[in-house]
This record gives sequence, C-alpha cells and structure tokens, in this order.
Amino acid sequence: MTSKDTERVFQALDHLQIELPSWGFANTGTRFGKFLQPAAASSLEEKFSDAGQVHAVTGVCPTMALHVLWDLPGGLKGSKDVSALAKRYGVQPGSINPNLFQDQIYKHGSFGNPDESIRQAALQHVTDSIAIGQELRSRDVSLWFADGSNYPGTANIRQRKKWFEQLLQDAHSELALGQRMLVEYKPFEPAFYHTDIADWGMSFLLARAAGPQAKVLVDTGHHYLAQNIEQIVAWLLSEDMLGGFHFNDRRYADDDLTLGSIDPYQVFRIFHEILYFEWEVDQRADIAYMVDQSHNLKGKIEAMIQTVTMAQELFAKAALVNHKKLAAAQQKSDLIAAESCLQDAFASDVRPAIRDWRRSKGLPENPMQAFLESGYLERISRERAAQNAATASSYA
Ligand code: RM4
Ligand code: MN
Ligand code: MN
Repeated sequence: MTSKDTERVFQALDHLQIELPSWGFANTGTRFGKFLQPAAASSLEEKFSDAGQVHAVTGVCPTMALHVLWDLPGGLKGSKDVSALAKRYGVQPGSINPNLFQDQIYKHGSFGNPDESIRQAALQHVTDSIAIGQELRSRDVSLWFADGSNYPGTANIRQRKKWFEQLLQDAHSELALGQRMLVEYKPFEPAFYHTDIADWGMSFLLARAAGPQAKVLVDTGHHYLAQNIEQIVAWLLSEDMLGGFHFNDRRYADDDLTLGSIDPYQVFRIFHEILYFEWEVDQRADIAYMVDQSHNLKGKIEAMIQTVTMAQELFAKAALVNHKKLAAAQQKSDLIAAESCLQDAFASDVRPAIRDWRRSKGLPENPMQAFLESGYLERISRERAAQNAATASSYA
C-alpha cells in the first residue's frame, strides 16, 4: 500500500463510528433453547459496562442502542438511571428501540392491529419512546414491527397499510427538531404469510408518508438471499432516505451472525456504494451505523469486537477503491477495468494500516487480544455466573 492509501484508510476510519446494541450482551437463544453464558449481562449496568469495554479497546463505539422494554421497563422514569450509567461507563445512550411485539396485546399486530385501542396503545408506546429519546438527547428512534399474518385472507393488507401511514405520521409529529425516526423492514418472521413492512420499498413509502425526519433502516440480515443489498443502499442514498444500518450477517435468513462472517464481499460492496456516493457528492452521508446481533454461541463481548473490527477492515478496503478510475471505466464501459477497481481494493491487506491508525489514537493494535488479556472476562464470568445459571432470562 502506498502512503496515499494509508492516508485514505486513516480518513475513512476517522469517520466510522458504530453503535452497539444493549441486547447483544444479554443471554439469548433460539426458539429451541437457550445456552446460558456465565459472562452474559443481565442488568442495564452490566450491558453498559460491557459496551464500555468494547469502546475502550476499539475507540469507535461511543453509543449503545437501548431497547425500551428490556432496558427502560418503567419508561421515561428510567432515563435518570440510563444517564448515570452512561456517565459512569463512558458510553452514551444511542438509538431508542420501542418494543411493539412482545406484549400479549400484539398477538395480531401493533400499528396494523384491527383493534383501534391496541393501535393507540402501540402509538402511545412509540410516543413515550420519542420522549425518552428527547430526554436522553439521543437522535434516533428505531422502529421495527413484527406485524403481519400467517394465513392468506386473514388480514386486510391495504387497510393495515393505511393504519401504518396514519400512525407513523402521528408519531412523526411528536419528533423534536433534529430527532429522527428510522423504519426497519424484514421479509418474514415472526409472520410467515405476509409482513406489513416486508421490504425497503414499503419502508421507503411509509417513511416518506410519515414526514421528512423519517428514514429507512437497512438491517443487512433482513433480505432474501439473492437480493442485491448494495443496490438498495445506492437507491436509498440517491433518494436521501438511508437513515442507518443494523449490521449482522446471515447464511439463511435473520441469523444475526457476526458481520462479514459469511460474506465479507457483500459488506464491502455496501460500503463501496456509500463511499462512492460520498465521493460524487463531496459530502458525508448521514448514516447511523449500528450493530444488531444476537450471539448464541460466541462470547458476547468478543463477538461484538469481531464485528466492529471487521466493519473497520471492510470499510477501509472500500476506501481504497479508486473512484476516479472507476468512474472513467464505467463511462467507457470498460468492464474489466471497472470490476478490477473493486477487486483490487478488496484484495488489499489493510490490517497494517489499521494497526497504525489504532496506534496513532493510543488504542491497542489488536483490540481482541487487548480485551482477552485485560482479565475483564474472567472477572465478570466469576461475578455473574451464579446469577446467570439461576435465570434463564427472556430474549434479551
Ligand atoms: C428484529 C429486528 C429488530 C430487533 C428485533 C428484536 O429481527 O432486527 O431490529 O429489534 O429483531
Ligand atoms: Mn434489526
Ligand atoms: Mn433481525
């Protein structure tokens, strides 16, 4: 790599910050069972503490996404505790995630529920979540809906779409200046026939109907296998509708595996579309990069460090694409030259440059090693083991 390449890697890394999900530190499992980890976090304090460790060794994870039901079960009242913990552990509250899927009332949906009182209860929960975001000075409220149906003919799809439009508009009107609402999509699960917000087009239309502070959230695991995710990203960028990401990887569906563990070239191509866009418009895209993973088998903190460092590596590789050369090759329809721009960048070993960048920031060159040698894991495993063995906690 030339010194100019190293400079590009440095610049790219300076701008990549990644939010960690509180629920990624807690015990979790599949619908078949849960394998408890002695080191898993079971309180909000433990989640903040673990996120603080990831931030300490990587230096790029200053915020933690909060799940209202799991982290602020008392609603707005919980904000004080959150602020105190944020201060103590040096990690700020990140996006606020309402829960519109776990309560018994949501059996037949939340915003799409035929029962008006349930729709209103769901809206109230979102409104409360927006207020929590304002109190905590967190910018994004992230909405994911499990709404859908399992059997043909059982739900009025068009009517539910209207309810979603209306309620998202109502929620949008509660946003403060600068606050954003991110609308996430997912093709299936838990609904197995139709999902109300199944793809990016549906998120896009609903976000646009809601108002200017609503954007689309792309969870990398929420696509059918053959789908071209980077094209979706390119379209959303060109429409100024890309609000953020939930990073994870998958082999089949919503597997929530660590980023790039299955298909690193896919992640690279997504980053490339973003950086190519930024080069063209000569401006940074306003994107919230967040992790949304649930680690059943891997250690939770280690998995998070893996994802963050993998994101940095693939982002740095994408930053090496020669945009000028690529644009010229595309213009001439020189297919080999154009494709090589991506392949050469992807094949570059950026690890030495990343180590240099870390050293320049006073960070450990190898975050994973630094974490494993810190003794933190042994300590929390000892301290938390009994509690974890006794409580097969819920999803997060
Ligand atoms: C969904 C989606 C959401 C997350 C829930 C728990 O699959 O990815 O972002 O909040 O799971
Ligand atoms: Mn997600
Ligand atoms: Mn998911």
